Amino acid sequence: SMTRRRLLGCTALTVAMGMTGAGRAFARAAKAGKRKPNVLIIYADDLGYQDVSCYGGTAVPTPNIDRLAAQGLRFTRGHAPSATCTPSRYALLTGEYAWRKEGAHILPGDAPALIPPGKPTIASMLKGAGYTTSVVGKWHLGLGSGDLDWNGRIAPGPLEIGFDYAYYFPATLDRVPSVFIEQHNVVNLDPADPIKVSYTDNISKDPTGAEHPELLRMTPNDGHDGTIVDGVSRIGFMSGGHSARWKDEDIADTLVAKASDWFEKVVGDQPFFMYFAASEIHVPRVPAKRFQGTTGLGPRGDAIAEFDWVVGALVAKLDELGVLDDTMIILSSDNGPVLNDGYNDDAVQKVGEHRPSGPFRSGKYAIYDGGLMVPFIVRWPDAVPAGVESPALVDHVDIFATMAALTGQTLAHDAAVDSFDLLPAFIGATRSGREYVVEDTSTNIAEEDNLKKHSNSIFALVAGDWKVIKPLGQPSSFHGNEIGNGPVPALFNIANDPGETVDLAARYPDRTRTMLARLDTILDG
Ligand code: NG6
Ligand code: CA
Repeated sequence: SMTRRRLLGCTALTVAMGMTGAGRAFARAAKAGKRKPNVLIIYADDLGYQDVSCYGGTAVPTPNIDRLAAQGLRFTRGHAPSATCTPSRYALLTGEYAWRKEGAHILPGDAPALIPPGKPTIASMLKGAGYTTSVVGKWHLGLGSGDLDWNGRIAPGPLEIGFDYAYYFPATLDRVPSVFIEQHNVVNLDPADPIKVSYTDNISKDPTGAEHPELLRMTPNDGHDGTIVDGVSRIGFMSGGHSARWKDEDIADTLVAKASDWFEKVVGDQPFFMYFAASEIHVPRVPAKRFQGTTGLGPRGDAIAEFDWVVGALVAKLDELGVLDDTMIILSSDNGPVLNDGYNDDAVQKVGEHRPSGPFRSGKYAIYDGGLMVPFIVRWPDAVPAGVESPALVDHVDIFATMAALTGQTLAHDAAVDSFDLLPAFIGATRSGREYVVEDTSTNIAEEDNLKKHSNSIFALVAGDWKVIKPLGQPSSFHGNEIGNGPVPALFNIANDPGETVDLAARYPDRTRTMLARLDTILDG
């Protein structure tokens, strides 16, 4: 087809033009390649494409993130695998799109482990390449094998799928249990005050947001009125574990400290891999005191400022340990932005001219590109030239195969099936990436009323300049974001119309049909 020919022509041209650049980059990599680089993935939560200044944002300065981009490469077509958290993280870690996996949608805090022990992950693959591995921050991929006892050994979890060290919170900031787990155990748990968790019944004597709004520091909406922890009511109910409950204002400092301690411990002969899953900028947005009121956008903007500080602190630690330039840092976000996501925290009122998803339509939960196009930065001065802006089409699902290529690992035929080795794009040696991406939303969450009617996720296929959205139900929105579903297919020319404003499906029925058929083939494959 036209699209394909044009894409290939363009690829050949950029490869030819980029040859010397590629040669130089590989020479740099080879020279530096006496040892494998450390790998640090910094994964933000709900950070939008234009929430950061190096992607055009002007409302909140993000100097530390901007510096990473200035010293490395910035993808302009970087995709989160899904428009929500759990599926994106599943795809990032396994190299397999989450729609292949039953139940890979936003999980409650008491869900069993989604990634079974034995399934290859980036962590287990890099472990096989001689890396020491860790995860610090948000998990949200389930724990245990059903009916988990939070007071005992919590497994399976990260340690059973390739991580040597884990310091994490189980689900989301707005879900119970609001505690940290280190290795296999809840941190600071008093055995005399055991933890119980329920997402159906109030099993706790602690006050809830529904019954005691006077105890809250911010009012909830759309649920979020269960057990109160640290002045914020959460989704779900928990009893016990009072000494283990987090203080929202301390979370960034705690995670940075844990990551720094681990870096100190492991820096040495073996390379390391850390998946740093930041807490920002997901709700409830309660950044440390020193960030509160610093941006004029309310807590959402202040959380962006906090995230930027976190990035700077991690970078500074690596620098102090003398390993910054030996580390490939990849920074991105699990899904697009949302203003009101369950608490009345002024995000809507104070957004002003700020456009969190930049040129793209809608945000989190949506099949429109605002839900899926995110900041995506790679810094590794040994091989990645500074200040590169790359239009290559890339997806977090590709990080797995790309890291395998970086470390000389061969993948088993059933490992990371959706992941492409895009190392040449990651080091700026080519400006072309994948030929297509499958987008999905995984917003099929039974307890969420306005989505109940959708038994399936919304899907789209992006290939070349074009994007088709598969029909699903009646147009609806979630937490203020239109999610992009509808009874008939939609077709957009995203090269001319990145904001997906003009539906061309009726004008180009053949292209629409062909792309939908291709999408179905991929989904069935
Ligand atoms: C939704 C929550 C939302 C947020 C989201 C998870 C409701 C009505 N909404 O179910 O507040 O917690 O899940 O966000 O409960 S994510 O970034 O982890 O996917
Ligand atoms: Ca998220």
